[in-house]
Amino acid sequence: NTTILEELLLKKSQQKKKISPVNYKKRLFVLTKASLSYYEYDKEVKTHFLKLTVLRYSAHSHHAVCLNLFQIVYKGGLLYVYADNEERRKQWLAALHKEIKDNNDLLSKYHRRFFTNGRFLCCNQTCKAAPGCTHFTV
Ligand code: 4IP
Repeated sequence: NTTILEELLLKKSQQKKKISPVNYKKRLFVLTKASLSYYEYDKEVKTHFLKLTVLRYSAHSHHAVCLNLFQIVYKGGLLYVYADNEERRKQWLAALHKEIKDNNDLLSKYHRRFFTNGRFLCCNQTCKAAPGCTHFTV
């Protein structure tokens, strides 16, 4: 399963629990044909700890919030990822879109603002899995 793209990127905590902190961690993101994963990566000891693997997901740019930001929507979660610059964001999105273009259950809508304090700032829906409010453009 060859690696298509691999890079240390900043991610926002997904806040899966009710009282989760909002923080940002550098994680090693790895895109392969079959999946997208991120690892905790320790440069010193060169070890990877798998944090998450998703097999089916949707990917959207999120520049309404920040130029370098993109989001990964998957069953049961929403992941915000910051690329180092807009160029890198474009490259990640292009690679992600290439891998998921044949998925027949891709979302056509997403949320263009953050889910914060129990609601989406764009549409005020209070469920994290609420259907998107904005049509997706590449
Ligand atoms: C953690 O904060 C990390 O940000 C986790 O990210 C994050 O997991 C946790 O969110 C959050 O509580 P601390 O390290 O300060 O405890 P990572 O897994 O990359 O280390 P997710 O997967 O949700 O981003 P919750 O949702 O597990 O609370």
